[in-house]
Amino acid sequence: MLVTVENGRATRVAGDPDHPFTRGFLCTKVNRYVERTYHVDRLTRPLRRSGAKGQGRFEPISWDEALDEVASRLSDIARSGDGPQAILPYSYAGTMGMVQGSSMDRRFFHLIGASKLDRTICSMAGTVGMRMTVGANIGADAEGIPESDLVLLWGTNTLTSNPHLWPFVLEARRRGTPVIAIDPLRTRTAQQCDEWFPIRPGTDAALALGMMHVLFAEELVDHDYLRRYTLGETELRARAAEYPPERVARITGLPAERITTLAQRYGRARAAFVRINYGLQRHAGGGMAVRTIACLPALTGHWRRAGGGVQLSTSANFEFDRAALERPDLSPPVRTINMIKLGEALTQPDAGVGGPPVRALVVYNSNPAAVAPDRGMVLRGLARPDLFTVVLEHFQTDTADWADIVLPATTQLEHWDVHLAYGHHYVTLNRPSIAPVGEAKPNSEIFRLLAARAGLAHPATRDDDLTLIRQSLEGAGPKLAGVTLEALLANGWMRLAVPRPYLPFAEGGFPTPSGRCEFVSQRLEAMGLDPVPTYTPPYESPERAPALAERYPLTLISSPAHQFLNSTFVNIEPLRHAAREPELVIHPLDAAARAVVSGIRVAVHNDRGEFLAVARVEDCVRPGTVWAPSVWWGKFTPDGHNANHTTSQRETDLGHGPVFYDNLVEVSPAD
Ligand SMILES: Nc1nc2c(c(=O)[nH]1)N[C@H]1C(S)=C(S)[C@@H](COP(=O)(O)OP(=O)(O)OC[C@H]3O[C@@H](n4cnc5c(=O)[nH]c(N)nc54)[C@H](O)[C@@H]3O)O[C@H]1N2
Ligand SMILES: Nc1nc2c(c(=O)[nH]1)N[C@H]1C(S)=C(S)[C@@H](COP(=O)(O)OP(=O)(O)OC[C@H]3O[C@@H](n4cnc5c(=O)[nH]c(N)nc54)[C@H](O)[C@@H]3O)O[C@H]1N2
Ligand SMILES: [Mo]
Repeated sequence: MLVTVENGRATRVAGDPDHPFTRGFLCTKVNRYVERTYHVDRLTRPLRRSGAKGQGRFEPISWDEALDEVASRLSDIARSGDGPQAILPYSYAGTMGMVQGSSMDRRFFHLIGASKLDRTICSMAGTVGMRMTVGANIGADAEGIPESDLVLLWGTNTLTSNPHLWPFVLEARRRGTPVIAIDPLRTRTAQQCDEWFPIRPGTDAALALGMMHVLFAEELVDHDYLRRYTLGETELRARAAEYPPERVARITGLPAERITTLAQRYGRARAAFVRINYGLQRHAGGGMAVRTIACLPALTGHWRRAGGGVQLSTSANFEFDRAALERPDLSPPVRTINMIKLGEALTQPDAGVGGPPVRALVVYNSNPAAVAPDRGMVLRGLARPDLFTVVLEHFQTDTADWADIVLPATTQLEHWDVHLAYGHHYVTLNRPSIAPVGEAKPNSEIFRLLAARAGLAHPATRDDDLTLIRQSLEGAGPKLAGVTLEALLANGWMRLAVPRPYLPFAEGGFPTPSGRCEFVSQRLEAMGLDPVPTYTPPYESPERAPALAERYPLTLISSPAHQFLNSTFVNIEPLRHAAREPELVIHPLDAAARAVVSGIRVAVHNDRGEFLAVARVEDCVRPGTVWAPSVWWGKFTPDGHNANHTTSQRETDLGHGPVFYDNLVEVSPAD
């Protein structure tokens, strides 16, 4: 991102035209980053709560007062009978920078002895699915897509969530490559594709097994690749044999002929590119679904060629020295709390996992009062009068409303950082281009100051941000060879030390225990799971919960609105106005059965909670599925609720991830 600064003020942000992947453009939201940075609602001073909890009334205080109060309250809790594990840090994706996201903050909490947070809310199911199959969460290089002769956008809304991939897809298409979307919604991405497969949510593993059934049965496989580089072909053949297209049609809701044709096209392609993304894995069997799809290119040998293979992420290629940054060695043995169970952690005395109740919550880079599942329970927890809550933020979010102390944080324009990527292979240095707005401070600085006030004298609490960047690079893995702070200062961004084209598994080399693509996984077996790819129905489905499915027959997908980044940017007026209001997209058949017409207000509800939305009756969702573009802030909705009032705290099969889209609801006119 290039920032134009005039007289100390940022006036414009733009993509870097020289960047091989982002190619000179920014997404809809980040285009508004200057506006967001100088927004009148930007937090510029530390605040102390002056009204009742959750009322949102605060008074400005000095940094000295704020830091003293936070340090002394946390120290008191640490020294109390409950001990330091009563303190819980909570952070996620606000900034994904290594310095402002996972460095001094971790050192601070480790030294104080706080509980650890299992950061599962986004990607863990798929990440573990990839690890168990190809060995790490890495995959095909998107820059190869123009060489591809078949592109599957499988459970990803590319034009919204990953727009920088699109020019590569268009380049392939100009060469005649068909582009296919597999998604329960005809998203703006699916609309641009040549074909749309409206799959029933949570059934992708069955579709992939059905494709394998055809690939094996019709010998559309690369025997040489299978023999040299895979483990468990016999077992996988047997499993795939259980999934003939007719059976898969009943599971997925797709016609058997279309499943067969898709498999044949995949098998006959020279190099099919499968872009899966994280939306796909937010279901009970999400980890297995990713694992199963990740097996496909090993059947056909597409990994051998540029443009072939699967990509969920590229992130594991960024081998930063995380231990040097986070210093886990500084932590005593403590419990770990899963972030998707925040509701339970705050409302159950032993935090649902044993040990002391959570008495202090320190939130940064996250807005759990909007994004965490089972929002009703999360809000009941945040409302506890005895909970001491600190929020480091840019804005007065739903979460900040419940804080005792709010601390103003800097934005990307105001601080140093170094970034990995999860869809390409370039490291980025983030330089501050303007001075902090108001009295805002970087997260790293806030935790350095808190450490000093709390009397944590360890030298690791004194490293400055450039030192932190150096530490993340010095002991880094071979793919970061040549990436130094000096080189980054000179170049801004740098490609990882991977070849071009980057074909990670052209000749095997899978970083699994066997060195092969593991169709059979002993590690999964040891975890008590099926060692071979398999289909697990959603928790909330007629197969697994028939009574529930009768009361709540519709699956709610609450994937991001085009204008929002999870809950970030919801308060930026032009973006919010473009998103209009909380909406529910419902198929004409489902709407008619409920006397719902476009424009009326509906209640979307289940046993966990409800939220209001305006109905939009359209056939861009498959019957039985409804869509609520998300993630709204409660304070901008008519009822103060959002879609996460209905989502559950259950975990995926692998990685303890969330099941946001494994969620049955009913919809009724709200009068
Ligand atoms: N504009 C914008 N961009 C973003 C984000 C954002 O909030 N806004 N978030 C960023 C983050 S943190 C992430 S993790 C990524 C997420 O990026 P994606 O994974 O692309 O995100 P989602 O929009 O959650 O899901 C994508 C699609 O999966 C579909 N889907 C849901 N369930 C299923 C299923 O069972 N099977 C199949 N085949 N499809 C299914 C949804 O209908 C949706 O269209 O995007 C990043 N980019
Ligand atoms: N229903 C439903 N729920 C979802 C999702 C969904 O698709 N549907 N998506 C899920 C996914 S994929 C994810 S990744 C999570 C994301 O959930 P979060 O990690 O909570 O992400 P955001 O909602 O973007 O909120 C991030 C907050 O961090 C703040 N922030 C940004 N930069 C900084 C900084 O440098 N310092 C500080 N202190 N604060 C900063 C922003 O102002 C913003 O309020 O949400 C999940 N929740
Ligand atoms: Mo995410």
